[in-house]
Parts: sequence; C-alpha cells; structure tokens
Amino acid sequence: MKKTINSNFLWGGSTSAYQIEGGWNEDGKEMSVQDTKTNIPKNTTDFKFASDHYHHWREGVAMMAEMGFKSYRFSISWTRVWSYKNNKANEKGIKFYRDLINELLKHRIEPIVTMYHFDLPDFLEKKGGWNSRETIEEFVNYAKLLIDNFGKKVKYWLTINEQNMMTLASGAISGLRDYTLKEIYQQNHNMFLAQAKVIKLIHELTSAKVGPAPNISSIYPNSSAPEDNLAALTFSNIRNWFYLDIAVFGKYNVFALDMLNKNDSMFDVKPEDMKILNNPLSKPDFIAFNYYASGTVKATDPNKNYISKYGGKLDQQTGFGLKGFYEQVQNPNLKKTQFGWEIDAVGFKNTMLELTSRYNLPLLLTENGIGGYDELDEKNQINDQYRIDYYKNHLKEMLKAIEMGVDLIGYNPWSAIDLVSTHEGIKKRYGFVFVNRTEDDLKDLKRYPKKSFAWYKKVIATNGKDL
Ligand code: BGP
Repeated sequence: MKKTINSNFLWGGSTSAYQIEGGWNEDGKEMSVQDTKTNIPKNTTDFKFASDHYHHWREGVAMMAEMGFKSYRFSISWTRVWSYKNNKANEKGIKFYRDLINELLKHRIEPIVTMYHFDLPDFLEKKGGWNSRETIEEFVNYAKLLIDNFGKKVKYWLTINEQNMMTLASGAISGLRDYTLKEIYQQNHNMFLAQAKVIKLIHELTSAKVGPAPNISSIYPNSSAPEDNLAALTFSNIRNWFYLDIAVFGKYNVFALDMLNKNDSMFDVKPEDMKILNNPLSKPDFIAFNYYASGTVKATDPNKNYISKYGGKLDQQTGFGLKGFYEQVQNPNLKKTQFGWEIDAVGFKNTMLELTSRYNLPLLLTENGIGGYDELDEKNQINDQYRIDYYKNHLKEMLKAIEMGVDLIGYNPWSAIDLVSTHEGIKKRYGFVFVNRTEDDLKDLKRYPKKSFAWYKKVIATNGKDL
C-alpha cells in the first residue's frame, strides 16, 4: 500500500523565544547573550522588542488555531524562567510558559518545546560559557526546572537548536568573542555532554519523547572530480553527521576528528565522557532537523584563505570554507531567495532520505521556510506567493520522501509568525502572519494574515492533499 501522511501528523509552525518574544527585561527576565550582543548589523533591529509576542501570545495562538495547527514548536527563554541574581526560579516567567502551553492544549495544539535556542544566559557566558563544564550542570538543572514545571504536559522536547550552526557559524548567530577553533569545539563537546545528560533525564523522569535539532542539508560535490567528492563528503560529515553520530551512536565522526587534529585543535575528552555519550538512556527518540537549502562544495585552492569561523558573509547556509578541506560554491542549477539562500526542494527530500538511511529514526521537521521582504498593500494584504511556491515545492518532495519510507512525524516550518532574523533584522520575514513594525519603528505591531496563511490552512485541512 502507498505510504502517505498519517492522520496524526504534526502540522504546525516554529519560532524561538528571543526572536519573537520581546519583553527582554520584563517581569524579572535577565540578560541572555542575545540581549548583550554588540555586533548587531547596521540598520537592523536588536531583539529587545522583537514581535512583542510576550504581550500578543494569546492572539498568536488564536491565529495558529485558525490555521489548524496541530503543533507549535517554540523555545523557552532560560533567562526568563531562572534568575541567576536570586538563584531561584522566576515564577512570572514560568507562568508565561505555563499559560502558553495551556492555551495551546486548549486549542489541541501539541507543544514542541526547544530548551535552548541560541540564548545562553549572559551570566553563564561571563563565567566561561560552554567552555566551562559548569555550564553542563547548569543546563541539566535548567532542564530539571522545565521538566518539573511543564513535564506533565509536554510530549515532545528538543534539547539544543542547531548546535552545528552555533559551532560553524557562531558569528552570525551569537556574536560572542572570537574563540579559537579548539575552544569552539570544546564548547561543542560540552554541549554534546549536556544534551546526553538531559535526554537521559527526560527518559528517566517523563514519558515524553526527545531529540536534538540540528540544521541538516544534503551536500553536493561541484563536479564529478574525486577531489570535489571528497570535499563534499568531508563537509557533509563535519556539518551534519558529526552531530547526529554522537547523539544516535555515541561515536565521534572520523572526518571531524581528522579536521580538528590537522588544525591542531582537538578538544579535551575526559575518560568518563564517552560513557555519558554512550548511555542507552541518552539516545534520542527522533531526529528533529531544520532544512533551508542544500550546499555545494569543491576542493580548496591551496593559495586562498578561507573564512572558517567568522566573517562578513558566513551564515547558516552560505560562505563555508576550510583550507585543505572544502569550499562552498554556488550551485548553478538552483535559484536563490531574496536574501541569497539557494532554493532546493529536491534537496529537502534528499536530506530526509540520507537521514533515514543513516539513522533509521523518526524525523520531525522543525524549520523550513523562506525569508523575504513582505509589505502591506493598499488593501492591507500581503501577497507572498513566492512563499507559497517555496512551500508547495518542498511539500511535494516531502510527500515523495514519505512514500519512499521516510518516517516523518511532523512539519513545523519557520516561522509561524514574523519574527526577527538571527542577523538580518525584521525585514527578512518568514511568517504566515505579518507583524506591523520595521527595523526602527514599532508602529502598532498589529497582526495580519498573509496570503500564505489561507493557503497553509487549506493544506493542513486536507492533510497535505490540496497543495
Ligand atoms: C535557523 C535558526 C533560526 C532562524 C532561521 C532563519 O538557522 O534556527 O533561529 O532564524 O535559521 O535564519 P535567519 O534568521 O538567519 O534568516
């Protein structure tokens, strides 16, 4: 029988706390690294007010319900629920998320909760951040707090959003000081340990399911030259599989270790670490993944310098290069978004097939989408046909992947509602719902459904039959 979407498929949308909430210093919320960030690009808003979801969340959930959402993937702000100043939970912050979760459940929307999405408490960063093993214990304590407060109602947890992008493109995301390659990969190792401990904790204390949420993309070689193929294999392993091999198999990926050794940057591993990473209770129940675009690479030019960590054009999808290993190039077969990311719907299917053949676990799509300029027209409408086209093509490929045997349990595109991009401001919009503000003018923050809102509503109502 032809495999198709289950009736309990989690159709929804996705956001993250610092990019949507605002209320950056309200009701006892303390500073995260996103609040203290100093490299906000010119003419781009910071995250203080964002979409002011902190004051519009009920309306936001109502609009999600109107679209027929079965799930909503959002993150909890660590600094809203825990006070390092008072060394105790911040009840007002807890109440915000309790109310949000209750409201979602009232509308039969399943909360999919990310514990940590790029917003480490600044207090911890100042004490060494993820380079310090203390942060691992702090993350475990924070996870306990979340389980104590929300564990009875949340059935799907995500540990860390895009740990791979925090490692590979941290300049675009966190704006932290210029760490050395070894320090960056030490942070990465410590995050792996934190994740393993928290997955175990969730398994011990709840019946919920939990998974990591990396950004995963198929990687193509620029030509059939064996050297280009090796570059593609290397990049794919360093970008993608490194993160999932450790989470699923408890094993460090050889390509990643080789790259670190050759750069004299191998991180320190304590004897007990591998036991923690290999604990059977630390294995994920599913793989959540974010997909925006594929990537294409070629072998590197020995005479050229590469941006390996930070720099102008490096972000989550573009500009990757590492001398002696790979250089990302443009794929002439693909069109680009208004913000320069390649559009590859077939790559979405390829990515799911690669994930399934490597790990054979259920998959949960937690981000996919297109950033573009949207404006209200004279009738106060937004015609984002380009977004509908993007989703339509991706969903067609998703259906083919499911038919081929991919066990995909949900599709939660980015983003449910307009929010602030990681480094390109509010002008780079992703939502089904328009939020009326600009980079420097908060206007009335009124919400307007875009054309894609009605389209997505129909897709959900027909369980993906009517695209
Ligand atoms: C992912 C992040 C999100 C998000 C999205 C779009 O990497 O998990 O937080 O913002 O990409 O990226 P951007 O905001 O840079 O356009």
